[in-house]
Amino acid sequence: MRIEPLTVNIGAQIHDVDLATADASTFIDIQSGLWQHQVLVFRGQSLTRDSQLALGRRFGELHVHPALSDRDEHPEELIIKNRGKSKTVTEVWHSDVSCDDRPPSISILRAVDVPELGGDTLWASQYAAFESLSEGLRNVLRPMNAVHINYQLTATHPVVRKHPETGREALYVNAGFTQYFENMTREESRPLLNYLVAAGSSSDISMRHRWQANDVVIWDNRCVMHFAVHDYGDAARDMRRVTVRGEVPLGSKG
Ligand SMILES: O=C(O)CCC(=O)C(=O)O
Repeated sequence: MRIEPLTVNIGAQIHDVDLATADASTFIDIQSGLWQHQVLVFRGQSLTRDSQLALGRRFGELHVHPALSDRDEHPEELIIKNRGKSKTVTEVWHSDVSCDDRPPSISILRAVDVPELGGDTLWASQYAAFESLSEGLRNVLRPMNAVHINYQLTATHPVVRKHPETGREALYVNAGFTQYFENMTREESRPLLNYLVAAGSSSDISMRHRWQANDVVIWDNRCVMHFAVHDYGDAARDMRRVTVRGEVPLGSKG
């Protein structure tokens, strides 16, 4: 397995790995690559629905998206198809289902059908975002919590999250789910939230992936946000996502 870093702060492309058949020691290398680079890109894979679910289970118990929990078959697979720009919910900087008490740790996204033009996805490092802030603001944020709401779920999480594998601190607020800071009003929260999401999506801490069919990207929601660009009109785009159930987020004191 060869790891080709994509930027200084985030992302690596992995070469010479078949995700459907990777052995135990390769899987350990994949995990440590993920902890280091936060987002891993695998081109030309042969994953099917079942082998993608099986890959997810190697990371841990699967998470079921709250909008799918009543689906009889394969509720752990989220199908993301182009239903038009006005209906897209992923063209916003977010960390998957952060409104859950135990939000997904790892997401695995497989491209089945991609538009000829556009449809890229962006990811931004929330380690680098936190490190870019002044020491004064980092100290203000460390004891704070924020409230995340969607899909009839509400969860309160630390604003600064300590990663259980790396021990690094990451900013953990996003534009998709975070509504306000605990013990503050929405109006009071909005300017600081906007500032943090802007700092957390700065282009110098981001990477962008141009999809081809059979690409697989694995990312760690505990330290990245992502954004799916809808710039492909009505063209077909069919993506399949499997997520792994995470832990209750730890604050920076751990
Ligand atoms: O469709 C994509 O590229 C990303 C989808 C997404 O944002 C998500 O799965 O949360």
